[in-house]
Amino acid sequence: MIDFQSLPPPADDPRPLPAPDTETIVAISTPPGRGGVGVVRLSGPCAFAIARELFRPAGARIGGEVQGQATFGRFVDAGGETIDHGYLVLFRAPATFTGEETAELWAHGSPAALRLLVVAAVKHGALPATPGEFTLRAFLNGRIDATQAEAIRDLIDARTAFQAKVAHDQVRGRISAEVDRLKDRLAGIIARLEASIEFGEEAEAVRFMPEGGPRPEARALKAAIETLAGTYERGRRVREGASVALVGAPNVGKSSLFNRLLEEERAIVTAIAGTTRDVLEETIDLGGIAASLRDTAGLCEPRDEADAEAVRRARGALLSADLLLVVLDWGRPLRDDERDLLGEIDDTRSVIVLNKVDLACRLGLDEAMRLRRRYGALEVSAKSGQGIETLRLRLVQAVGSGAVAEREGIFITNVRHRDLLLRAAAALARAEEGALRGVVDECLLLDYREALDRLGEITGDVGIDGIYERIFKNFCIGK
Ligand SMILES: Nc1nc2c(ncn2[C@@H]2O[C@H](COP(=O)(O)OP(=O)(O)O)[C@@H](O)[C@H]2O)c(=O)[nH]1
Ligand SMILES: [Mg+2]
Repeated sequence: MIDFQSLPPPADDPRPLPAPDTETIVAISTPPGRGGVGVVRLSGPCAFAIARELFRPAGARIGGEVQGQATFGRFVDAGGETIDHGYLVLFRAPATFTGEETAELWAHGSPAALRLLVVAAVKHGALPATPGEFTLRAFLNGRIDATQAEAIRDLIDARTAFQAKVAHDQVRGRISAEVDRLKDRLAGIIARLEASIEFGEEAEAVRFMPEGGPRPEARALKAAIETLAGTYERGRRVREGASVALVGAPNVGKSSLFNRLLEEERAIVTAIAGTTRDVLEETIDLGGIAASLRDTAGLCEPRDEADAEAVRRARGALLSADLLLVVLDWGRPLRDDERDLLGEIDDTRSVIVLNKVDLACRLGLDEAMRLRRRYGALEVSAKSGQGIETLRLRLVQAVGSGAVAEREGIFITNVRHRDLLLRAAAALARAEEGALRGVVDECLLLDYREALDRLGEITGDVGIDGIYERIFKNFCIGK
């Protein structure tokens, strides 16, 4: 659980404190379905009052709950009927996730009982929350910035431990801190340029201007911004995962390898060519990157309509995948269409395996050697498991684009951040170009300010119009 109480409120935050007439919102905050525990969350000025209407403490006087501590009791509907029993926890503003008074009702995870609790809260004056509204309030109340709000969504959606770690780092403000450093450098350049415009070259601030004016610093800053934007490709894979398609001729063992890598008998395997027709898709964890592994039909001359569609889908998977796992058969010579396939593929995004090495080599040792040299082909056996761990490592390397070593480095995972960084860099490029053409400093300043605005938009301190559309509407209700 993230300790939001330890997040310091941003200093001199321009955003206003919640107005006392803000509505109090309510939602079920645990996932839909049955579970041991289910949580209903209330946030807003009347959260405590409404929660107390819904709660009868066991053995203690009403209103005797200690904030931040769980009090045991019964939950009742508007007519006083018991719905469930559990704990009431009160969190006093502003050190709460939303920055508002927050009450949590920890009941059993019965969808029916939790819905009754929400209905009862609404009867007492709460409004059902819209998706992401708790996080939106946290943002509006200055508890978190835009990157942190986005990272909360990523954390909730994370499918691998590494994805969760990266998202959590961002929730703790890792991207914001990096962007703030860039903003500070840019603000420094702007301040010195403004001083030199206003007071001339003798001004105090200008004396600290590096040799050659602000241009070299602006160039270095632009490079730093572009470098950060360039981490997106890898970040995107961490966040969204990568797709790996198994392709090859019929019967080479694609489905068997698919099952091996998944460690379950997911795909049907038979000795009959053309067993797989639909593209099967499952997620595997490749060094922290969630990879969707796709098993496809063998690429061959179709015998009927279903075959034709199967081959069409296999080709579609082949074209759209981030990485191809091309399977060849150690137990027979290469076919012509396999040679064609090898000629077609982009070997920077392909891993070639020679499957069935438990059998005698009929591929030809010379051919095997050539494939090893040319493509780094790996010898594996889906049947015995030989070579599978080496294959797994190769896949990890390939989807992480060899970046396993730089896992600790900072990288962005969000396309909104990348676009804003690129727009900031473009504004700096315009300034540089302008400077070369001898444009006056007053005009250069406009470009620098534009760059600063774009950086500010990343963390959400400027240009937050439409922020709900861009960031919060993809949340689930109760977050
Ligand atoms: N000996 C041996 N047979 C295998 C191996 N992998 C798959 N097979 C067999 O090859 C046949 C086709 O396998 P399958 O996975 O359905 O191939 P696909 O058509 O490429 O999906 C089946 O009879 C499998 O048991 C392997 O590594 N060694
Ligand atoms: Mg198959």
